[in-house]
Amino acid sequence: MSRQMIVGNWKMNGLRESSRELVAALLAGMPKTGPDVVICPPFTQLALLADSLASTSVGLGAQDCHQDPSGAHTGDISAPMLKELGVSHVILGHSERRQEHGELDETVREKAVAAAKAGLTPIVCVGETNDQRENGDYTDTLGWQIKGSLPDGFCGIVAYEPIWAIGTGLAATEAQIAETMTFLRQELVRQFGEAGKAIKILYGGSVNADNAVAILSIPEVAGALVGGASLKADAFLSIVGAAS
Ligand code: G2H
Repeated sequence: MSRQMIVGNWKMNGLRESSRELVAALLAGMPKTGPDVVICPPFTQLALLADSLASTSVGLGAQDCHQDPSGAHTGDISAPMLKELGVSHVILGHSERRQEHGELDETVREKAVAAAKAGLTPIVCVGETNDQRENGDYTDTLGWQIKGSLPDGFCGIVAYEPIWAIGTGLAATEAQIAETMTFLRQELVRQFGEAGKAIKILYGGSVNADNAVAILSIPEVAGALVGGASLKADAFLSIVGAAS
Protein backbone atom coordinates (compact mmCIF):
# COMPACT_ATOMS: atom_id res chain seq x y z
CA MET A 1 0.00 0.00 0.00
CA SER A 2 1.32 3.44 -0.83
CA ARG A 3 1.95 5.99 1.86
CA GLN A 4 -0.97 8.01 3.13
CA MET A 5 -0.96 11.78 2.79
CA ILE A 6 -1.82 14.37 5.42
CA VAL A 7 -2.50 17.86 4.09
CA GLY A 8 -2.78 20.83 6.44
CA ASN A 9 -5.05 23.55 5.10
CA TRP A 10 -4.42 26.66 7.16
CA LYS A 11 -7.17 28.54 5.30
CA MET A 12 -7.02 32.31 6.02
CA ASN A 13 -4.93 32.00 9.16
CA GLY A 14 -1.38 32.94 10.01
CA LEU A 15 0.63 36.13 10.29
CA ARG A 16 4.41 35.92 9.95
CA GLU A 17 5.32 35.24 13.59
CA SER A 18 2.58 32.71 14.30
CA SER A 19 3.34 30.92 11.03
CA ARG A 20 7.02 30.76 11.85
CA GLU A 21 6.26 29.32 15.29
CA LEU A 22 3.77 26.78 13.99
CA VAL A 23 6.01 25.48 11.26
CA ALA A 24 8.97 25.26 13.67
CA ALA A 25 6.85 23.21 16.12
CA LEU A 26 5.65 20.97 13.31
CA LEU A 27 9.14 20.33 12.01
CA ALA A 28 10.45 19.63 15.51
CA GLY A 29 7.85 16.89 16.01
CA MET A 30 7.64 15.46 12.51
CA PRO A 31 8.42 11.72 12.45
CA LYS A 32 11.40 10.61 10.35
CA THR A 33 9.26 8.09 8.49
CA GLY A 34 5.53 8.18 7.99
CA PRO A 35 2.98 9.62 5.62
CA ASP A 36 3.56 12.30 3.03
CA VAL A 37 2.85 15.67 4.64
CA VAL A 38 1.93 18.86 2.81
CA ILE A 39 1.23 22.22 4.45
CA CYS A 40 -0.93 24.79 2.67
CA PRO A 41 -0.60 28.23 4.27
CA PRO A 42 -2.22 31.37 2.88
CA PHE A 43 -0.46 32.90 -0.14
CA THR A 44 1.22 35.52 2.06
CA GLN A 45 3.17 32.88 4.03
CA LEU A 46 4.21 30.69 1.09
CA ALA A 47 7.65 32.30 0.75
CA LEU A 48 8.31 31.99 4.49
CA LEU A 49 7.35 28.32 4.47
CA ALA A 50 9.26 27.68 1.26
CA ASP A 51 12.39 28.66 3.19
CA SER A 52 11.49 26.71 6.34
CA LEU A 53 10.53 23.54 4.49
CA ALA A 54 13.27 23.68 1.84
CA SER A 55 15.50 20.91 3.19
CA THR A 56 12.74 18.82 4.77
CA SER A 57 10.43 16.11 3.48
CA VAL A 58 7.35 18.25 4.14
CA GLY A 59 5.73 19.55 0.98
CA LEU A 60 4.35 23.03 0.37
CA GLY A 61 0.87 23.57 -1.02
CA ALA A 62 -1.32 26.51 -1.98
CA GLN A 63 -5.07 26.86 -1.46
CA ASP A 64 -6.03 27.99 -4.96
CA CYS A 65 -4.64 29.17 -8.29
CA HIS A 66 -5.99 30.95 -11.35
CA GLN A 67 -6.65 29.01 -14.52
CA ASP A 68 -4.53 31.34 -16.69
CA PRO A 69 -0.74 31.50 -16.46
CA SER A 70 -0.73 35.33 -16.41
CA GLY A 71 -2.90 38.27 -17.39
CA ALA A 72 -5.33 40.91 -16.20
CA HIS A 73 -6.76 39.12 -13.18
CA THR A 74 -6.48 41.49 -10.25
CA GLY A 75 -5.83 39.75 -6.98
CA ASP A 76 -5.24 36.32 -8.47
CA ILE A 77 -2.18 34.06 -8.39
CA SER A 78 -1.23 31.72 -11.21
CA ALA A 79 0.09 28.17 -11.09
CA PRO A 80 3.51 29.09 -12.56
CA MET A 81 3.86 31.77 -9.85
CA LEU A 82 3.26 29.10 -7.21
CA LYS A 83 5.68 26.72 -8.87
CA GLU A 84 8.37 29.38 -8.86
CA LEU A 85 7.92 29.74 -5.08
CA GLY A 86 8.56 26.04 -4.52
CA VAL A 87 4.94 24.95 -4.22
CA SER A 88 4.24 21.30 -5.12
CA HIS A 89 0.49 20.92 -4.50
CA VAL A 90 -2.57 23.12 -4.84
CA ILE A 91 -6.03 22.67 -3.32
CA LEU A 92 -8.75 23.41 -5.89
CA GLY A 93 -12.51 23.65 -5.67
CA HIS A 94 -12.68 23.70 -1.87
CA SER A 95 -16.32 24.19 -0.88
CA GLU A 96 -15.41 27.53 0.71
CA ARG A 97 -14.24 28.72 -2.72
CA ARG A 98 -17.21 27.18 -4.47
CA GLN A 99 -19.57 28.92 -2.01
CA GLU A 100 -17.80 32.22 -1.36
CA HIS A 101 -16.34 32.79 -4.84
CA GLY A 102 -18.94 31.09 -6.98
CA GLU A 103 -16.47 28.59 -8.40
CA LEU A 104 -18.10 26.12 -10.74
CA ASP A 105 -16.96 22.64 -11.71
CA GLU A 106 -15.83 23.98 -15.07
CA THR A 107 -13.54 26.57 -13.45
CA VAL A 108 -12.13 23.98 -11.09
CA ARG A 109 -11.41 21.75 -14.09
CA GLU A 110 -9.59 24.57 -15.88
CA LYS A 111 -7.57 25.27 -12.76
CA ALA A 112 -6.64 21.60 -12.49
CA VAL A 113 -5.37 21.70 -16.07
CA ALA A 114 -3.36 24.85 -15.36
CA ALA A 115 -1.91 23.39 -12.17
CA ALA A 116 -0.77 20.19 -13.88
CA LYS A 117 0.71 22.17 -16.77
CA ALA A 118 2.80 24.15 -14.28
CA GLY A 119 4.01 20.93 -12.62
CA LEU A 120 1.77 21.14 -9.53
CA THR A 121 -0.32 18.30 -8.14
CA PRO A 122 -3.96 19.39 -7.89
CA ILE A 123 -6.00 18.32 -4.86
CA VAL A 124 -9.57 18.67 -6.10
CA CYS A 125 -12.29 18.87 -3.45
CA VAL A 126 -15.81 17.51 -3.78
CA GLY A 127 -18.57 17.30 -1.21
CA GLU A 128 -22.28 17.46 -0.66
CA THR A 129 -24.43 19.75 1.50
CA ASN A 130 -26.41 18.54 4.47
CA ASP A 131 -29.65 18.81 2.48
CA GLN A 132 -28.24 16.73 -0.33
CA ARG A 133 -27.14 14.05 2.09
CA GLU A 134 -30.48 14.01 3.90
CA ASN A 135 -32.46 13.93 0.64
CA GLY A 136 -30.40 10.94 -0.42
CA ASP A 137 -29.31 12.58 -3.67
CA TYR A 138 -25.77 13.33 -2.57
CA THR A 139 -24.35 10.77 -4.95
CA ASP A 140 -25.77 12.81 -7.86
CA THR A 141 -23.93 15.88 -6.58
CA LEU A 142 -20.68 14.02 -6.06
CA GLY A 143 -20.99 12.28 -9.42
CA TRP A 144 -21.46 15.61 -11.21
CA GLN A 145 -18.60 17.20 -9.31
CA ILE A 146 -16.25 14.36 -10.23
CA LYS A 147 -17.37 14.47 -13.85
CA GLY A 148 -17.20 18.24 -14.11
CA SER A 149 -14.17 19.13 -12.00
CA LEU A 150 -11.61 16.56 -13.12
CA PRO A 151 -10.05 17.04 -16.56
CA ASP A 152 -9.17 14.27 -19.01
CA GLY A 153 -5.96 12.55 -17.98
CA PHE A 154 -6.31 13.85 -14.40
CA CYS A 155 -3.15 13.03 -12.45
CA GLY A 156 -3.97 14.48 -9.08
CA ILE A 157 -5.70 13.79 -5.80
CA VAL A 158 -9.37 13.98 -4.86
CA ALA A 159 -10.50 15.15 -1.43
CA TYR A 160 -13.97 14.16 -0.25
CA GLU A 161 -15.15 16.86 2.12
CA PRO A 162 -18.82 16.72 3.09
CA ILE A 163 -19.74 20.38 3.55
CA TRP A 164 -21.74 19.65 6.68
CA ALA A 165 -18.64 18.20 8.32
CA ILE A 166 -16.33 21.11 7.61
CA GLY A 167 -15.29 23.04 10.69
CA THR A 168 -18.30 21.75 12.61
CA GLY A 169 -16.52 19.25 14.83
CA LEU A 170 -18.91 16.68 13.40
CA ALA A 171 -16.94 14.40 11.08
CA ALA A 172 -18.78 11.96 8.84
CA THR A 173 -19.20 8.54 10.41
CA GLU A 174 -16.91 5.72 9.41
CA ALA A 175 -19.82 4.04 7.61
CA GLN A 176 -20.64 7.22 5.68
CA ILE A 177 -17.02 7.73 4.69
CA ALA A 178 -16.57 4.10 3.64
CA GLU A 179 -19.75 4.09 1.55
CA THR A 180 -18.92 7.39 -0.12
CA MET A 181 -15.34 6.38 -0.84
CA THR A 182 -16.64 3.27 -2.62
CA PHE A 183 -19.01 5.41 -4.67
CA LEU A 184 -16.26 7.90 -5.57
CA ARG A 185 -13.94 5.09 -6.62
CA GLN A 186 -16.64 3.72 -8.94
CA GLU A 187 -17.07 7.16 -10.48
CA LEU A 188 -13.33 7.59 -10.95
CA VAL A 189 -13.06 4.21 -12.65
CA ARG A 190 -16.09 5.00 -14.80
CA GLN A 191 -14.44 8.24 -15.91
CA PHE A 192 -10.80 7.24 -16.17
CA GLY A 193 -10.83 3.46 -16.52
CA GLU A 194 -7.85 1.64 -15.02
CA ALA A 195 -6.15 4.97 -14.17
CA GLY A 196 -9.09 5.82 -11.91
CA LYS A 197 -8.06 3.04 -9.54
CA ALA A 198 -4.81 4.83 -8.71
CA ILE A 199 -6.23 8.26 -7.88
CA LYS A 200 -5.83 8.92 -4.15
CA ILE A 201 -8.95 9.98 -2.26
CA LEU A 202 -8.46 11.96 0.94
CA TYR A 203 -11.14 12.60 3.54
CA GLY A 204 -11.63 16.09 4.97
CA GLY A 205 -14.09 17.53 7.48
CA SER A 206 -13.40 17.87 11.21
CA VAL A 207 -10.51 15.43 11.25
CA ASN A 208 -8.82 15.75 14.65
CA ALA A 209 -6.43 13.98 16.98
CA ASP A 210 -9.26 11.87 18.43
CA ASN A 211 -10.88 10.57 15.25
CA ALA A 212 -7.81 10.33 12.98
CA VAL A 213 -6.96 6.69 13.70
CA ALA A 214 -10.48 5.52 12.93
CA ILE A 215 -10.82 7.62 9.78
CA LEU A 216 -7.39 6.78 8.42
CA SER A 217 -8.06 3.06 8.93
CA ILE A 218 -11.02 3.05 6.54
CA PRO A 219 -10.20 1.24 3.32
CA GLU A 220 -9.83 3.66 0.38
CA VAL A 221 -8.99 6.60 2.66
CA ALA A 222 -5.58 7.61 1.31
CA GLY A 223 -5.12 10.37 3.83
CA ALA A 224 -6.72 13.48 5.26
CA LEU A 225 -7.21 17.13 4.44
CA VAL A 226 -7.11 18.86 7.79
CA GLY A 227 -8.29 22.40 8.52
CA GLY A 228 -8.75 23.55 12.11
CA ALA A 229 -6.55 20.85 13.63
CA SER A 230 -3.67 21.79 11.31
CA LEU A 231 -3.33 25.08 13.20
CA LYS A 232 -2.30 23.31 16.40
CA ALA A 233 1.05 21.55 16.22
CA ASP A 234 0.15 18.83 18.75
CA ALA A 235 -3.12 17.97 17.04
CA PHE A 236 -1.63 17.96 13.56
CA LEU A 237 1.32 15.82 14.65
CA SER A 238 -1.09 13.32 16.26
CA ILE A 239 -2.93 13.06 12.97
CA VAL A 240 0.35 12.58 11.12
CA GLY A 241 1.25 9.91 13.67
CA ALA A 242 -2.05 8.13 13.06
CA ALA A 243 -1.34 7.80 9.33
CA SER A 244 0.70 5.09 7.68
C1 G2H B 1 -12.37 20.97 5.55
C2 G2H B 1 -11.20 20.89 6.44
C3 G2H B 1 -9.95 21.22 5.70
P1 G2H B 1 -11.77 21.28 8.99
O1 G2H B 1 -12.46 22.26 4.98
O2 G2H B 1 -10.04 21.39 4.32
O3 G2H B 1 -11.39 21.80 7.50
O4 G2H B 1 -10.79 20.18 9.31
O5 G2H B 1 -11.60 22.48 9.87
O6 G2H B 1 -13.16 20.77 8.95
